[in-house]
Parts: sequence; structure tokens; C-alpha cells
Amino acid sequence: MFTALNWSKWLGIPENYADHGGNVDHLIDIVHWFMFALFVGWTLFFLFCLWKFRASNNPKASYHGVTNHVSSHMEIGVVIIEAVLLLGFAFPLWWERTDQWEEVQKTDPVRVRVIAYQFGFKYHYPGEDGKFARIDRTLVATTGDPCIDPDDPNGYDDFVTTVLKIPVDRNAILQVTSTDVIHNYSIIPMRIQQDAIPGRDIPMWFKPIQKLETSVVCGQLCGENHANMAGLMEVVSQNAYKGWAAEQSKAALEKTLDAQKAAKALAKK
Ligand SMILES: [Cu+2]
Repeated sequence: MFTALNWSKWLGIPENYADHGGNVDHLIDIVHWFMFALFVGWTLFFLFCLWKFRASNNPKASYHGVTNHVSSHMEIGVVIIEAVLLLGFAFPLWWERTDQWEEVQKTDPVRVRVIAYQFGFKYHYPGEDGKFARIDRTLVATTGDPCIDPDDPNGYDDFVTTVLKIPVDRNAILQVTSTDVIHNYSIIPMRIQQDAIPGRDIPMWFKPIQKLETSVVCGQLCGENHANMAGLMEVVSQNAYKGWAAEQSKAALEKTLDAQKAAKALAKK
């Protein structure tokens, strides 16, 4: 019944593009049905009180107050419904998500580090070898610096972009961090967000189910330009992603090797 009426559309919730997003929307729908029922119920009760206790009918104040237990029973009913929401929907949804963590690792997910900063996002990809460089936070040169250790061979083919590009129908694990204050990395069409905390890499994961070009935003008030802290995200076909990532990785590797050659030549002189 809930899905048939599709309240998410009614509520103006943007379209979902993630594998797990339907469950999130379902919960939002149920919570809104419940709030709607409460709103109607309390409004009727309020109107009933206005009518029943009107001055013309009750010229003398009663000092006994309510003598029946109807309102207590209603309160208990509300508590029960809230418990069902929490135990029957919210917790299982959370369980399902956290339980998946081990499984997601085995599915060859795309891994990207997300570096939030005042005021934007940068993305660090591990390159063709699939291995991230060692991260050394003491190397931070500018705000948003991914802090890649230049001496780590695993990082020779790592590349950094300003747009998040990931393939469709494949799990994505984003390791979210920040170089300055606390931000929040939020992708609304993917029904996911994660705080970006300096000094920590916190994973968030999802699986896009459709190609899409959308914006990502900062969901945590982080400074005077917070309102403009938005970036771009592209979900492309698996082939398009493969080609693009290989190209970026190759270019990064060539650049690193050229720089090393130049440094060696300079050292010889
Ligand atoms: Cu921010």
C-alpha cells in the first residue's frame, strides 16, 4: 500500500539512483504516514476540546481535570508505533547495511578517497594497480591536499580529480576525509552521506543502479562559503569508466616517471 501510493514522489524527494535507496525512501514514507496520522488525530482532538469545553457550556471551571485514561492509552499507542518504526524498520535497515560491509569488499568495488576542504572536494584514485599510495598527513601543502607520499611506488599511478566518476552497477567505496574542518559528503540521489573528519578516513558505500550526472554537496555547516560547497559526480557505463581510469592512471604514471628522470638528471649535473 505504501509503495503503491508512492509518497516519496508526493513529498518531493528526488529520484533514487542507489541499490539500497528504495529502503531508505520506504522508511521516510512510513514516518510521514505516521506523522500525518498524528497530525490528523491531534487536530481532531483539539477541535473536540474546543467544542466540548466551550465557555457557554461550562460556565464554572472544573478543578478535577481529566478522570479517564484515554489520553494515557493514546500516548502508549504512539510509543508502540515509534518502537515498531525503530525496531521493525530503522534497525533492520541499519543492520542490513553494516552486515554488507564484508560482502561488499569481495565484489571488486571501486575505491576512491574523498578529500573535503573549505570549500570543495577532491578525489584520489588508486590507479591501475588498485593500490593507494601511503598517505602522510604531515605533507599537507594546501587545503584539500590528498597527502600522497611521493616516494611510495604504489602511488606512482595514483591520480587526483575534481569530479567524482564511478561506474554503474558496481559497488563504490568512498573513503571520506577532510584537511581542515568537519564537512559532510552528501549524495542525495544515492541516499547516502558521511561526515568528513580531519585525520580520519571513514568509508561509505553504495551501488549506483543508473547512469547519472548530479551534484554532491556539503551537508555540514563548515564556514562562510558552505552554501557554495558543491561538486560534480558522474555515473558512467562500466566500459567508459575502465577506459577513463586507465587513461588517467597511465598519464599519472608517465608524469611521475618523467619527473623522476628529470630529478635524476638534475642530481647528476
Ligand atoms: Cu563543508
